[in-house]
Parts: sequence; structure tokens; C-alpha cells
Amino acid sequence: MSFPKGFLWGGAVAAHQLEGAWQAGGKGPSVADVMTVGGPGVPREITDGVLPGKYYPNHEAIDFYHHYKEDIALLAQLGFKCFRTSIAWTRIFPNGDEETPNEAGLKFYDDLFDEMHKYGMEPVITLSHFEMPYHLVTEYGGWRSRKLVDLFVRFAGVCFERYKDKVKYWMTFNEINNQRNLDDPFASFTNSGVRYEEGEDREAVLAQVAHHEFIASAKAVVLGHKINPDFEIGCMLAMSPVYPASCRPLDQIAALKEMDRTFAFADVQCRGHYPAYLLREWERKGFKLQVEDGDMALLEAGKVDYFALSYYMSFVSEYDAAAPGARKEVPNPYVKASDWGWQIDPVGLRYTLNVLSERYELPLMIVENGIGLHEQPASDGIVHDDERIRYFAAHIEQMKRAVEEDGVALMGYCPWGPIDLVSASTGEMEKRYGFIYVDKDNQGNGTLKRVPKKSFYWYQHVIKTNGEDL
Ligand code: P53
Repeated sequence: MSFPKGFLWGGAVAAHQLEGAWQAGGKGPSVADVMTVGGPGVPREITDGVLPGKYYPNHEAIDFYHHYKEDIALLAQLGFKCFRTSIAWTRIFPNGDEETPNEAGLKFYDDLFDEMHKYGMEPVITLSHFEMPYHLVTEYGGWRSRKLVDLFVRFAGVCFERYKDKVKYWMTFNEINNQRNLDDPFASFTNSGVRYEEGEDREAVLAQVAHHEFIASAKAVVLGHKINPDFEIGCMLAMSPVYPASCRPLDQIAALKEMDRTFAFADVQCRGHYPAYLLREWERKGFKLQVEDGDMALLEAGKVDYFALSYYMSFVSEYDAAAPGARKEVPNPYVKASDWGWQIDPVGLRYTLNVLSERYELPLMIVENGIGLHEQPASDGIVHDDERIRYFAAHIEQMKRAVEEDGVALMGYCPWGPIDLVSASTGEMEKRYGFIYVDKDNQGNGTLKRVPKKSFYWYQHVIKTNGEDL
């Protein structure tokens, strides 16, 4: 037994993190275009529009827009069966609220998908990956407004129609659960174009924002299936398992409740209704969700076909007697963390796949996994990234056990950033994930030259042996 035939080995990126060309072909500014560069523990600044004298790393990124043929050829050399990217909403609807789409933007993705198919590479496409039109933030307050539902569904419908014969695998919202981190301005801004105001009840705002997104996602699923019944349309969550700090029963509850904050986003999209724990919480807190007639039936009708997840790290929660119910994270003594503090835990991947498979009984797809590292080419010009190889070997080993021993239905595996790109959380180029090195630094200097790293040849072999030989 091993990975099924046709297992989708590949890699994953997002438009704003690699395309650059932020104004080419009539593209409008997205939320990613107004974020500066940060660093480990240094947040990116979200500016009011694009300001002179500031450096915005996504504006050029690695200029995939002009290098995509060369880059897809390299990924084909790796043996990719699929490639996950997103469609930049702002290439199709530069402001987000136009009546008609921008042909130059549509054409770019036609060409890109054709290029992938040339090598037998299946596109796996995210509709909204941290790059909504900035105009929708200034004009409507982002997903606070119900208006966004129609605008998103229009965008989704245009993409579904245009690419119905080129794309089979879709996702609606990337890591829709990140915004549960209410104190992180990056999360609410990139997920939903929301900037919280002084004194407002963030939890109540989030409930409404998420409801709009659930409705939009459900409508997109229904519409997509109408346009092409063969479409597979998934939800996408950042899955970081939360372990209890001990076998103390109160620690168990603390971890369980922490996980519910993630599951809340998946329960609605996978099961088609709000879970009891969430309804009761809103009741207790006095939230009055604004719901329209037919919303609940829509959630039921627009359930997703599969569950896509990113997996990078795990957490530990401890009961806090001083603030019961509040989140109290403690370090895990059994695992090591990356330079950016992400706790590396391969066994947690097997654990997560099992939990999701048992809870939802849906096919799963790992659409992100990887480690950001500080790297430089050695004197031979090559990055010898043995640490990355060890990271992937350990994770793929656990993924294999989930499939072979535990019976998890896994569709594919797409490591994050197969080619170095701009980090989402920090905006750095020097938080590198790739099998391919790109010569560019955090300030934007470099030739943009692409050079395969040692891991390139390793992953190529893994794909060739269908994961047998790690
Ligand atoms: P970067 C937080 C936690 C887990 C995954 O992240 C996250 C985030 C937000 O950054 O994001 C996903 O680049 C995301 C990608 C992102 C990737 O993980 O911050 O879907 O866009 O690049 C890695 O190191």
C-alpha cells in the first residue's frame, strides 16, 4: 500500500505573493498592496493607500507575471501533478464593484492555465487569498458589508464560466479561520478587509463578517456546481492542532474550546449549519446576527466537496484560573520552533488529518505545509537546505501513515512556496520556503534569478517514486 495512483503532488502559492506587476494589465490595488515589510515579531504596517517613500514588497514580488513560463517549466521539471495558485481578484475586477470584468486579467490566467496543462499540471485555484480589492475596504468596510456577497459571487461566477474547462479544483476563502485572532490587525485585514475601530465588540463584528463569507462561499459552491457539475469546490482552513497542557480535565476543556474556534469555520462550510456551541455562545453574549430569509437553507445547499488545509505547527493550551475561558498558550517542550517561532510538529500532521477525516468524512487536501528558513547560496551557488529536506521527509512520513494506516482519504499534497516568494505575515523575501531560490532580499534588491536548491532534486525524487522513497 502507498499513495493512491493519481495522488496530486504539487506545490502552492498565492497571486499577490509572487506575481508582482501590481498595476499591469489594468490591475487595481489589493489589500496586499498597502502592506509594508516587517520581520520576525515585527508586524507589517497597513497604510492608508499606497504612500510615497514606503516599500511594498508585493508590488514586484518575484515578478512571476512576467516569468511564469520559466517558472512553470521549473515546476514541471520537479514533476508537479498540480499547482495551487489564486486568481488575483483585482486583475479581474480592479475595484471589486465593476459591472464587467477586465479582459486583460482574464487573459493572463487563461495563458497561465494553458501553460500548466502543457505539462499535465492540474490547476488548483483559490478565489480569495488575502488579496481582495482595496477599494472594497475604503468603500464598504470590507466584509462587514453584505454587499460583498454579491460582488464576490460575481467574481467567482466570472472565473467559473471562463475557466470551466481548464480548472476542476477550487477553494473559496484561504485560511478563513485566521481572523479568529482578534488582536492581530493583519488577520482581519487580509482575510476580510476589516480594520477594527476603537471600542467595538470585535467578536460580534467577526460573527457578522464570517456569516457574509459563509453565505458567499455557499452561493459560489451552488453556482459552481451549476456551471460545471464536475467541479470540486473546497473550504480552506489553517489547521494548527491545540493540545492540552496536561491530562488535567480543565486543560482538556481549554484545548477543546480552543479547537472549536477553528472548527466553527469548518463546521458551517462542511456540515451546512451553525454548530450548537456557537449559537449558544452568541445567545449568551447577546449577539444579534443579521440574517436574511433563505440564508440557513443556502448554507445547507452550499456545502463544500472537500476540505483543504494548511499545516505548519501545533499549539498547547492550558487552563487559566485567573481568566477561565481565555486563551492561554504555553510552549511545547517536545517540539522545536523555527526562527519565526512556529513549533515544528510532524506527528501533529497525522493527528490533524485523523481528526478532520473523522469529524467531516470528506476528502482532504493538504494545500500548504513547509518551513520558512534564512538561507544563502554556498560557494557553489547552491542552497544546501538539508533542514528543509528533513522537515518534509518527516511530514510526508506522517502523512503516509495517515493514508496507509488510518485510512484518511487524501487527494494531494502541495508544499507552500515551492519557489521563494514574499511572506504573507512578515512581507519578507528572506523567510524562504522554496525548492527554488530567488535572488532578492527584504529591501527588494536582487537579480530575481531562479536557482534550484538541494531540496529541488530531493522532492523531484519523492514525486517520481510516489512518496515511496523519502
Ligand atoms: P508566512 C498564519 C499562520 C499559518 C499560516 O506564512 C499562515 C498565516 C498567515 O501568514 O498563512 C499561510 O508567509 C498563508 C500563506 C502564507 C503561508 O501560510 O507568513 O495561506 O499565504 O504565505 C506561510 O510565513
